[in-house]
Amino acid sequence: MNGDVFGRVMEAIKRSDGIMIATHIRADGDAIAAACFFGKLLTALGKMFRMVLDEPVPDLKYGFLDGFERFESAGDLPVEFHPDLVIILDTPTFGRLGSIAGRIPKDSFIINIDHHISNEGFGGIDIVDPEMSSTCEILVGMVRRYPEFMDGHCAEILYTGICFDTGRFRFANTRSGTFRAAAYLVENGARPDRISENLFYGWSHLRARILGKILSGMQLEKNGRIVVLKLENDFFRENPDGWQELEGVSDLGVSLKGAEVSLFLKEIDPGRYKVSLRSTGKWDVGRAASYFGGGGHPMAAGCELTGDYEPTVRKLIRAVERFPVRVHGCGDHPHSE
Ligand SMILES: [Mn+2]
Repeated sequence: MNGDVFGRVMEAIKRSDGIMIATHIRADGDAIAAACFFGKLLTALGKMFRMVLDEPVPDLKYGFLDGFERFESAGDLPVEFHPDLVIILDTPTFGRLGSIAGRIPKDSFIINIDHHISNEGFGGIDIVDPEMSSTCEILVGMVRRYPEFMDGHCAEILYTGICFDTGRFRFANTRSGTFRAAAYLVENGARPDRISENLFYGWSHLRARILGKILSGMQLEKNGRIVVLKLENDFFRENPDGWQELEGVSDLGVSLKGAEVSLFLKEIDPGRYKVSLRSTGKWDVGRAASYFGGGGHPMAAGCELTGDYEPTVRKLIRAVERFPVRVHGCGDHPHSE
């Protein structure tokens, strides 16, 4: 990281009178945790701030994080809220902010902290490091720089983001530095058992039932190398916040023996599919998703498509097969398969 970039972040915060903390639509564990980290920091500094999400209801499974109750939806912000500083976390493009984007004043200063390779560098300060597993792993660097802000809650928050984005230290983005960051957080009071339980277990009955339905409907293509999972629109009609129950489902596809790619098609509106793509490393699903205007990483990506189901699946499979991973071509370690 160039120079004292966290020092510049701290200077910008100290100069500011009103701050917005923002993150991407359908905020996940890393996004929520990174926002909570800044919530704690700004509280400690006595700053006026608001923590903003696109969605009206945040995912309550992150309710154990200190400061979670400070989240509010962009739709509920008072009209007079006019931040001079906006801290945007885990968000590669402005478009991914959803309805929050419209609440960011044109003349505000932006701090952009992210680990997505596709980050567009839209900040006055950009801290973008695709080598990092998660935005929270980047923020461990900040709390090492300012250890006076470290405590048990802070450690728990940052461990949550790392644990979430690495799938419990399982994905290829888990490097030795990730474990060093995690060890530092455990030394400072993060409890791996409690955090894993909150993030990955304690399933709702709805989740258990829907997982059963999705898996029993699974479709195997290309001799099982591509696993297609599907969830029809009636689920979303009956459970408007049901997408929160679907976290991790796309990873199940690539858990199958012989699977190289999983495609999870969620019919969010009739004939409109939000697709999650996962790869074991042979195919670059990030590039396949970009082909349809989406994005992500080589191993995990998302996009949206409209059309009839079967032709949509064919289109997706053709796109995946256009982007084999060149040997050592995606920053993956050669032994990561
Ligand atoms: Mn992330």
